[in-house]
Amino acid sequence: MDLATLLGDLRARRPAALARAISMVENGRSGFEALLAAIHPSLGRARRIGITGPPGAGKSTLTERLATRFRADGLTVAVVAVDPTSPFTGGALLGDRIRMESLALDAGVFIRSMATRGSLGGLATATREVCDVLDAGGFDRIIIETVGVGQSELDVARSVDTTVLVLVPESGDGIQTLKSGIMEIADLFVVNKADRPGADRLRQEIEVMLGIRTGNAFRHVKAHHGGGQAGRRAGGQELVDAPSSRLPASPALPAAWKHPVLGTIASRGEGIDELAIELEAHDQWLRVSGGLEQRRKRRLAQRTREVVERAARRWIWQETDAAATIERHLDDLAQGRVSPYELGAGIVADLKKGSTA
Ligand SMILES: Nc1nc2c(ncn2[C@@H]2O[C@H](COP(=O)(O)OP(=O)(O)OP(=O)(O)O)[C@@H](O)[C@H]2O)c(=O)[nH]1
Ligand SMILES: [Mg+2]
Repeated sequence: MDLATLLGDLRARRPAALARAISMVENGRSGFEALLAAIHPSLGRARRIGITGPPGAGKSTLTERLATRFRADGLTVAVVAVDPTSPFTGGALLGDRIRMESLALDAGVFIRSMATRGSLGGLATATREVCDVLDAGGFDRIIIETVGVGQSELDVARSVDTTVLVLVPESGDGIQTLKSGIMEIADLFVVNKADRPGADRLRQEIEVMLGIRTGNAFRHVKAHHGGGQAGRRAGGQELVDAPSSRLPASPALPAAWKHPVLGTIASRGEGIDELAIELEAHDQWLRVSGGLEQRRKRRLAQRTREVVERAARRWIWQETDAAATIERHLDDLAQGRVSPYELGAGIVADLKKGSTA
C-alpha cells in the first residue's frame, strides 16, 4: 500500500490503517520515516499522559479507570503499555499486565503494548513515534503506562505532557528508595491503595519533600486582582499576578505548578474524579504558562537528535566498511596488538575523512 493511501485512511480514522501504521513504525519498516514526517504537521491534538511507578502499584487499574472516565466525557483514548524490563516482544507477561477487559470491546479505545525494539532505535523513541501515529489517528487522550522507575521510564516520561507517578504504601521506605530523577519529573503524585495502612504517612512524606524541593517564594502568595476578583482556580491551582506588575490590566501569570498529591483506591474507582480534575488543571497550567510549548520544543529537539543518531548508526554499520574493519582486526584485538580504543579512533578518523576502507 502506498503512503498516500495509508495517510488518507489514517486521517479517516480507519482502524486497519492505524494498526498498519503503528506496526510499520514499531518495526522500523521501510517508509516509516516518511510516514512520521507526513503526519508531523497534524500532531499536538492529543494530550499525552504518562503513568509510571513501581511494579504492582496499580497503574493498569488506574489507567483503566481513567480511560473509562475519559470515555464518559466522550473522549477517545489510546493506551500504550511500555515495559522496558520485559524481554518479550509484547509477550504474555505484558499482555497480562494490560488486559483491561472493561475497555477491550470499546471502539473508542485502542490498547497497545510495547516491550522491545530492534537494534537501531530505543524503546523510548519507538514509543514516542507510536504515540505520534495515535495522535494523528485522532485520539483525544494517550495514556502511556510504564513499569518501573529507572532510566528507561524517565526517558518515556520525558515524552509526555503530564507525568503521573503512582506510589503505594507498601513501596517500603517509600520515596527515599526512588531515584530522585523520577520525583523531579512527576507533575502529579498519586498514592494508590489508600485503603492500605501507611497511605497517609506516604502522602505526608511526599508533601514534605515537595515543600523543600519547590522553594518557590510566590507559592503561597494569594492573588490580588484589582477588581476584587478572587484568585482564579483551576483544580487546586491558583493563578496569581506577577508581584512586580503595576499594571492592573496585565494578564495573570500562573504561579509555579503546585504538585498535587492525591490518594486513590483504583480498584474501587475512588479518587479518579480528582485525578481527572488535576490532569485538566495541569493541562491548563501548561497552556497558560507557556510550559506546553516549551516541553514540546524540547521534545522535538530531542526527537531530531534521535533521528540523526539512528541514521548515523545505520549509515556506519550498514553502508561503510566500519564493521568489516573490525572483523579484519579481530586477531590484533585479541592478541593485544591494538586496543578497541585505537581501532575505534582510527575508524572514526576514516569516517570523518570520508574514507571508510
Ligand atoms: N487494595 C488495593 N489493591 C489495588 C488497588 N489498585 C489496584 N490494586 C490491585 O493491585 C494489583 C496490581 O494492580 P495493577 O493495576 O496490575 O498494577 P500495575 O502497577 O499496573 O502492575 P504492573 O504493570 O505489573 O507493574 C491488582 O491485584 C489490583 O487489583 C487499590 O487501590 N487498593
Ligand atoms: Mg500494569
